[in-house]
Amino acid sequence: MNTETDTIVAIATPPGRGGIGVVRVSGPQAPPIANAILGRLPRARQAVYGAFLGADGAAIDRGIALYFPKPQSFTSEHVLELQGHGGPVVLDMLVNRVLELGARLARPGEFSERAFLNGKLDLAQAEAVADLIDSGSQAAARSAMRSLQGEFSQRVNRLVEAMISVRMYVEAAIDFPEEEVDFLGDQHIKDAIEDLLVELDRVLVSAQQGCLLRDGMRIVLAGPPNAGKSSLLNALAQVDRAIVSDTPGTTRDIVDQHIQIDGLPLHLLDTAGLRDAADDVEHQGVSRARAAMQQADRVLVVVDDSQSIDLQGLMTQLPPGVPATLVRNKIDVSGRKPGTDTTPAAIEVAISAKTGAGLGCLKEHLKQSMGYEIGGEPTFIARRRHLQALKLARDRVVMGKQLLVEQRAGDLLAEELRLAQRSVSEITGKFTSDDLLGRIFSAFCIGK
Ligand SMILES: Nc1nc2c(ncn2[C@@H]2O[C@H](COP(=O)(O)OP(=O)(O)OP(=O)(O)O)[C@@H](O)[C@H]2O)c(=O)[nH]1
Ligand SMILES: [Mg+2]
Repeated sequence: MNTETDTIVAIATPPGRGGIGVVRVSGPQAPPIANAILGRLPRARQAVYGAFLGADGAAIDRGIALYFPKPQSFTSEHVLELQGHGGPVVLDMLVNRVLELGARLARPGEFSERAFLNGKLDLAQAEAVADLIDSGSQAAARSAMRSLQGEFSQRVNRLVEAMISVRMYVEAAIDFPEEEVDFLGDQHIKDAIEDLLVELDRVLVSAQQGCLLRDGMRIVLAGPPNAGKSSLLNALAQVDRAIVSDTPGTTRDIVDQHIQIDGLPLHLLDTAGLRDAADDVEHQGVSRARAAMQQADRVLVVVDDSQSIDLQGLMTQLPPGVPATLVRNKIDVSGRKPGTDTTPAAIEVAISAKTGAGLGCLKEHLKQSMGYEIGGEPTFIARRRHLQALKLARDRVVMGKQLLVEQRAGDLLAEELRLAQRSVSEITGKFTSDDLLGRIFSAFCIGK
C-alpha cells in the first residue's frame, strides 16, 4: 500500500435511507478534496455547515463537514467526514465526486486496517470495533467495549512481559554457566512459571466467556418424527417459526433460529425426524439432519415421553464426540415431573413444549453446558483465534516446565517460552501474517 498517495473513501452509514448519511475520506488527499468540495479547508475538528459542490460548481447536497488532520484521527491520517442527507443516490453522487478528485473506494475494514497499521489500535482492539458493531446482546456489547478500551490487550501484554522476564532469566543463566548458579533448581524460575500458568488460565477463562458471548453455541434438535422438535424450537424462540403438525415427517429442511438466553446467543437448528425416510425429499432432510448433528456444539435428542422409545438405538445414531442431552417431551401426557436428571447414560431434561413446563430447567441446563458464569470475572470479547493462541501458549509453557523438571533442560525451556510468547503476541497483532490480517479486516463492513 502506498500511503503517500493512497486516499480512500466510503459511505460509513448503513445502506438505505436515513436522516443523515456520512461519507468518510482518509489519506493525504483529504485536504485538497475538502478544498474542492467545500471551497475551503475546515478548521481542525470544528463542524462547518455548507454546500458540497460538484465538478460543475452546483451543490450536490448541503451538510456538515469535519476535518481531522493527522495524526489525530481514527486512521492516524488526514480524515474528512461529510455528513449529508442519508439517501443512497445523493451519497453515491458525493462518493463519485470524491473519486473524481483522486480517491479510490475503500475495501471492507480498510479504515480499521489503517488504524491498526498506523499504531492507533492493536489487532484485538480493531477486532473489538467490529464486534461492538455486531454485538447481539448488551453483555456482548459491554465486553466488546472493554476489549476496545484495551483491557484484553493489557492482560495479553502483561503475559508477554512475564514470558520475556522468565526467558531473560533462563537465557542469562545459560550464557554464564561459569557463575555456577543452579538456576535449574532455582525456586524463582519455578515460581515464575507457576504464576505465568495461573495468569494464562485466568485470561483463558475470561476469553472463553467472551467467545461464548460473541459466537454462542450451535444447538441441534434431533430425534424421532413427531417427538415435538419443531414445537420445542417455537417454544424456546417464542415465535411460531417452524411448522408443527401431528403428521410424522413434517419438517424436511433445516429450520434455524437465533435466540438468546440471558444475553447468551444460541443458534437453534430444527431438523427432520430420524427414520427410514418415506420419500426422496424426506431422505434428503434426514441426511441434512445428520450433517447438522456433526457440526453441533450440542444435540438435544428430543423424544416423546408418552411413548416407548428405543433409547439405545437412538443414541447410536448420534455422532461420536458431540455432547448430547436427552429431552423427554410431552410430560403433560406422560405425567413425569418436569426438571433435570443426571443418569449414568445421559443428562435428561423433562419438559412439555406444549405447556412450557420444564423449559426454565432446559434453558438453565443450556446456559450451564455453555460454561457461562453470570457475574464471574469481567469478560472481554474474544474470538476463536484468540483462544487458540492462548491454548497453544499454555501448552508450550506446560511443556517447558516439564522439560525443566524432568530433563533440567534450560535451553529447551527458553525455546518453549519463546514460542509461547510468539503465540500470545499474535493476539495483539505482532508477528501476524498478512494473510491473517487480510482475512480479519475483510470481514468488517465497508466504511469501518
Ligand atoms: N401433548 C403434547 N403434544 C405435543 C407436545 N409437543 C409437541 N406436541 C404435538 O406433537 C405433534 C408433533 O409435533 P412437532 O413439533 O411437529 O414434532 P416434530 O418432532 O417436529 O416432528 P417432525 O417434524 O415430523 O419430525 C404435534 O401435534 C404437536 O402439537 C407436548 O409437549 N405435549
Ligand atoms: Mg418438525
